[in-house]
Amino acid sequence: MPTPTMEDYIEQIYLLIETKGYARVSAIADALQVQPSSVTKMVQKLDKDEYLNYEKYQGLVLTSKGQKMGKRLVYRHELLEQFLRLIGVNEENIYKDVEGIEHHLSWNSIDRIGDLVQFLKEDDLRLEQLRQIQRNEEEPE
Ligand SMILES: [Mn+2]
Repeated sequence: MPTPTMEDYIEQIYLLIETKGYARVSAIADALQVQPSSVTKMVQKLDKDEYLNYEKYQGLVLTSKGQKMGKRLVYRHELLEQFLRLIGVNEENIYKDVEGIEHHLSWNSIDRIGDLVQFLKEDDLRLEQLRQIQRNEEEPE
């Protein structure tokens, strides 16, 4: 199993390749706000663990194992963002909160949250009822 840090790298590399077609060490460093030397080190570890193939000066490509993992990690991040947004979490908290929790949930919990997101989206009345509870809980003026 990849560590949380490895997950962050695989997630970002997958996103960069998806949006730009490639993932340079400098772009990964920018995205994760770390030093390029740390990226090089981690990329070598991910290469050793067969998540990607890295050739100095030639860039890197995800293996099928890395692609599969990247796809799951991006799905997980997007699902959790969607979940927090649906339950009414303030927009300014969403990204940071997802970054805080995403590595610490089992895939079992992720799947059940996926069910709940589906449940809430299937019928507008369900979301409306949730909003009603939230309005009732608000402090009176
Ligand atoms: Mn993330």
